[in-house]
Amino acid sequence: MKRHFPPLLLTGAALLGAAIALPATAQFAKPEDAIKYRKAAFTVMARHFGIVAGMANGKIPFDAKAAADNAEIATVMSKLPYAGFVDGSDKGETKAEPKIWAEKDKFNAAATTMQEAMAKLNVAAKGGNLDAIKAAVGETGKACKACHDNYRKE
Ligand code: ASC
Repeated sequence: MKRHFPPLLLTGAALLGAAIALPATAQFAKPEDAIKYRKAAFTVMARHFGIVAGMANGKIPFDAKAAADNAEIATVMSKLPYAGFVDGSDKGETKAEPKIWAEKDKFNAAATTMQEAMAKLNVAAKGGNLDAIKAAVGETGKACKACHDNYRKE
């Protein structure tokens, strides 16, 4: 049996879909909002990656559950900052190198390398093996550093 939905209901559903999808693709009112957003995302990611890295290098006692929880958060966060590198946000309160916008493909590839390394760390952390976590922290840290060296001032 074919079901018919009134046009108004379909419009409503489409609008609701758009509203739900919006946060992932949100535009920023001003370049400085994009700068604040990406910095905040990096800050939260670094905080949670740092806890796992601290366990990997023995500065924080290893706790498998905490490692898995923090790796999960860092992995989710790793997906967020790059939406903030919008055109026009090369100027302002930022250490981002202008060449990011001149070589966006290279920058995005470096971002993807970090995101994939973080995702592998997440898998390792869920596995609970400290040696695997150490290796994955090393790879992720390398990916963080590569972008800092190339694309962050100072
Ligand atoms: C961290 C953190 C970074 C990276 C980087 C790796 O814990 O906050 O930005 O590791 O220092 O070289």
